[in-house]
Amino acid sequence: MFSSKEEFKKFFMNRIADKRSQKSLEMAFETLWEMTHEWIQENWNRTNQLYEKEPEKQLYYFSIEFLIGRVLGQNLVNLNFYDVVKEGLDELGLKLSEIEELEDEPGLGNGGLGRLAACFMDSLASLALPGHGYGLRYKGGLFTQHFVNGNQTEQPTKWIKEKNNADARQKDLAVEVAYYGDVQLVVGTAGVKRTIENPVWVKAVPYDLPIVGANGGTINTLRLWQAEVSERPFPSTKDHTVYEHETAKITDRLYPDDSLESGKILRLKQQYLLCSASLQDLLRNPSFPVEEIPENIAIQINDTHPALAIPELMRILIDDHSLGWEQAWDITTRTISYTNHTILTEAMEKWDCHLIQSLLPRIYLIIEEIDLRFKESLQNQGKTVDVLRKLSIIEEGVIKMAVLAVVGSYKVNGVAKLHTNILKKREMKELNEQFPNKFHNKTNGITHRRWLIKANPELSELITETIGARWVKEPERLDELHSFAQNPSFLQDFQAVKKLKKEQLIYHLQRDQNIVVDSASIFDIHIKRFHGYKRQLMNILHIQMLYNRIKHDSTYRPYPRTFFFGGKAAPTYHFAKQVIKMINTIASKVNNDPLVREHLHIVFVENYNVTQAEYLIPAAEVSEQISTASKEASGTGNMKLMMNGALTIGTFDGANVEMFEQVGEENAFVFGMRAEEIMQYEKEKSYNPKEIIEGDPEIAKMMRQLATGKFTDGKINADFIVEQLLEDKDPYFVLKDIHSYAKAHEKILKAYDNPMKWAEMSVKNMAASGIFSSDRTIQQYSDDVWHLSKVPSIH
Ligand code: 26Q
Repeated sequence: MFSSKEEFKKFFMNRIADKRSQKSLEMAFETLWEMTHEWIQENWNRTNQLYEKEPEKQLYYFSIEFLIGRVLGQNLVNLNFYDVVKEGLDELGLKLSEIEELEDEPGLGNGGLGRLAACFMDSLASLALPGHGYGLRYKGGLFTQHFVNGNQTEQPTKWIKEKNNADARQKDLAVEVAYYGDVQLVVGTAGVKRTIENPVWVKAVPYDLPIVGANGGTINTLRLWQAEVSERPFPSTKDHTVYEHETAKITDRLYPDDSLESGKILRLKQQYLLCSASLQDLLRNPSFPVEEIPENIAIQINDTHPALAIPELMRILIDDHSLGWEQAWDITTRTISYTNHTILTEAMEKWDCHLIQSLLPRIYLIIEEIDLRFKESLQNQGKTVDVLRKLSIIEEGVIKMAVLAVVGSYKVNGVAKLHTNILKKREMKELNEQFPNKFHNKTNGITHRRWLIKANPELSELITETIGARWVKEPERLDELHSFAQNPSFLQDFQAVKKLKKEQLIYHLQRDQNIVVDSASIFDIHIKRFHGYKRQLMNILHIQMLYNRIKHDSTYRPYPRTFFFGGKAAPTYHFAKQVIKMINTIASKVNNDPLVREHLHIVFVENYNVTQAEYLIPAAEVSEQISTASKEASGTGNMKLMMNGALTIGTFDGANVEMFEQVGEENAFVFGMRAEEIMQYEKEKSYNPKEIIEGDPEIAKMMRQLATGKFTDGKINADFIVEQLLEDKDPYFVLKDIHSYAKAHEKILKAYDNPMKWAEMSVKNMAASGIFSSDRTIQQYSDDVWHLSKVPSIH
């Protein structure tokens, strides 16, 4: 390793020379990649040795998604090498930022849930806590999005290359996972045992990725499983070619749906591969008796997707370790804890019994018995039929995974205060009453090392110049910025950084997507997956409203705004795709209108992903967090934008509520109905969007413009949108909230009129954002759920 720029240059040049090649960018990338990996390897080995020598309790985070983003630059940041490497390369005539761009990000997640898992990994290692990830090594990550005639198209992606992958194959650690087969009772000397006869075996091969904590001290492991053909005996009744094909499919690609798609056998195979392989791995040669699993291992399941870990752990304990049911259940329910990420009923996982019965016959029997015993205990407590039905794991031939996850865990959490309260009071009311101490809140967080230090080094430097460097380790110290919120010279510096980040974004967009943006306009940013409840439709309808005002009121000439959109729709989510098409269509109308384009500009960034987010977020001035109240469990993009000084226009939903609480409502643009009102309307089914349209000429006109195809020149299926708003009774209350949304936007324009005041509000947002670092979240999980101790320092 090196400690100075000069040393780095020597090291680097030696390597390049070793390869007898010119300083091409690719070669530089390869060299830097290999050097970084060697530095990491050293500390990785040391961390692992420490875990072996002093086996403290370890946490394993089971998740079907880990949306880690690019790793090279982030590893350099966490190793504290970034600046030295950057300066050294500069002097060699190479740009580190250009080298970084050669890395394809592994898109092993859809959105919030997968990115949360990645932030958590970073915080665990950075807090020197023994916590690791288990996931799947999808060959294809989330699809690449392109627009063709304004429509989303999906191209498969491949992030795995011939060499220099982020992860390394551990072929000696492969395990075998059993699918199908028949459950047999075997009577032996030790009693009755159950085995699975004639299963179809699939080999799970692990690939390990180092998770580099801050200062490079602790390096934990993210272990990803890849499905491969097993060499074990194969049932004679089945076709081997078909088997090879089906096996390869298991980890071939990530499911691109983040709420709707369900009940697919392939998805079930993925979930079981993750759970079975990871648990076998953990219990391979434990340094402790299985009775002491809960003292040595904590398993957190990221939503219900890995909930099969519950019956699988039971299976291993009972069938492989010959434990009795009660003891196995006691161990399991003291080891596993569960995080819920949604209250949308369509996103609650359910599996047909017959599907699990045929693919995982032993697992099915165990789930059935868990359900039976639970119901028995409830009956003994004299529960009513209605309560019994709500609490049953199996109901009408389907398995409700959320109920299984709650019953089989010792702790259950929601991801923001509001969300946890809704879970406790409504969605999981009966479960909460049954297990009063199980439910708790852990408000999400984001790692400031990626979303501030890495994505916005200029702002980070300004912060450090202003309040010193302690905030890097203790992000809550960002609140020391409060004393500078009215300091003119600091505010000017802040404005200069924001301008620079806007210009960098413009440069990036112009280069990659040939988009030209006015840097003086207000950057209003709406980035997230496309979903009805996230209400991108309300944003674009509001833009239509502004268009009409500009066209028909010659006194209305608002300050220029650029509305950025970014996000993907699940390929089968028709409505979301129609909204994408609508935004693109209105974008070309607005952007090509000589009058309107002086005031409004729409930019739809193609293929929004972690890398794009790192460009967009530091440049944002307005953050759109406009979900229908009660629907967004937490949101995490909201926190990233706040930390970079964007002002939030948002509803009282998810973690927005806590953001407003921290920063004060006067430093945000809050609008719309509250969760209780929405839920009241839903209960009474009393909302009628027709009444709104009839009583409101402006909205009525917009609906007419859409329905007749006039506004969008017949280019979109406007009937469909209008239908959603009228026939389907506007399930996300777009028309109900749109006026209050428009008023909040007017307030934004007024505030922006006073640049110093705007900067002051921005700084107050940054200052109040420290609590949303995932370091805080992880410390709370550790204190309340996992009970981990810090890894001793290895420096
Ligand atoms: C389920 C069944 C079949 C196929 C796919 C799925 C599936 C996949 C992904 C269901 C849900 C997801 C992802 C959900 C998600 O990202 N939820 C978000 O989690 C964030 C982190 O807690 C929250 O901040 C967001 O509010 C929440 O929407």
